[in-house]
Amino acid sequence: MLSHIPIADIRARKVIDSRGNFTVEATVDLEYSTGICSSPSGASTGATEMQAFPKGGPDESIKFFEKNLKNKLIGFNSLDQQGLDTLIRELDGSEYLSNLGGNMATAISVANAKAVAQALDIPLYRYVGGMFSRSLPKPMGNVIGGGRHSRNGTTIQEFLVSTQGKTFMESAYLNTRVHRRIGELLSDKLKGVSVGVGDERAWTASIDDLEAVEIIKQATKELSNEHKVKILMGVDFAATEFFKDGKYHYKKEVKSRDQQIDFAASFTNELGFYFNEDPIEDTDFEGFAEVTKKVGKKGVIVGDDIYTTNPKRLKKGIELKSTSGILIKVNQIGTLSSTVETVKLATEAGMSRTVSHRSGETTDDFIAHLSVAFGAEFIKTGTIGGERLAKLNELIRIEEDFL
Ligand code: 2PG
Ligand code: MG
Repeated sequence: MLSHIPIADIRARKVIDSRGNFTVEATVDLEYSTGICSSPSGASTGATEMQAFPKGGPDESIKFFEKNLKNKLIGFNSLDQQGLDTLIRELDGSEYLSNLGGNMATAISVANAKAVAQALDIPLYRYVGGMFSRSLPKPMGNVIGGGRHSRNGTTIQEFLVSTQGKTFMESAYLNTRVHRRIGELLSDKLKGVSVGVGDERAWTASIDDLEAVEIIKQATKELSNEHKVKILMGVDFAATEFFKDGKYHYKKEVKSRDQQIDFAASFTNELGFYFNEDPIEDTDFEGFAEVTKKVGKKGVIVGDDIYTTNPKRLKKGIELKSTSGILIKVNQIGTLSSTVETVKLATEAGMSRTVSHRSGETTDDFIAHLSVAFGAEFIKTGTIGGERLAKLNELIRIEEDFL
């Protein structure tokens, strides 16, 4: 029986991400297979997520790996993913992986799983998800953006769409049509004033949030009628980013906590946004719960910065009924095993799961596989752009296994 495949070698290197910053990549060699993984980076990072890099950045991360991990990981049984992930944490020795960096931990952890999947001759989604992984997520793509992902954009970080097509390919393709139509509508509205694109290739322009709502409503309505398909709308407030001195600061007004709770709930209840992420700053679990209660079954309230894919924080959110959904990002928590622990908790609690990209991405497609393995309702990974399409196109390939 196959129960031991030792790690033959691990190499770490710097690569460049979609924002033009360095990130890290790891290669794990087994006897007859290889896994490579590069980690993305966020701009709106949650206060409780793992530190992506040690103080000295990616170079320091690689140095720490060479000195303290490499020789101890070589020879380790690659089939023992949990043991490997525990060892990575132990060798780092800090709570937030601030010596090795969460990005290097993620790269090694996922590269190992990829190498094993290849050795077993099965796709990564099947290795991680098992024999019952049979459902594909729907793509949730950013079409108008602001916040930390652009300059002079909306206060709300992301306005998203998710076409509910018959196939993944149809949904992903129609999301790009909505994105294109929104570009046209924005150009018409701004008459010559330039429209840009943000970090995730969403349009960005100096309009306010409610103007963005009107444009996205019009574009989804048009495309939905034309193609006779349902198109859901979503938002990621990333509310912590504009929360200062106890208040929420929009371009033209400042909202109190209660006003923000009502405003956020109205996005789903009155404006029809099904997906509603981080509507409240990330320490206010009770505030989240109020929004979740007001929205009920009309939409899904998704926790990103509030949980940072951390099982401890999620437990608190489940107890307080803070959200009905969770965003999953491996490098927030650092290893595949911890991610799976969080996903299990969320699944048992009946929460909707969304596997997500980061604003600074690489062309790695591992989140496409994880979205299938975790039975996610959505994969949030943009609509266009090479680093986003790497994931969407991989799901188009995975879909062939299920048709
Ligand atoms: C988010 C993500 C991805 P970042 O807030 O959901 O869209 O952004 O990677 O900057 O944290
Ligand atoms: Mg978010």
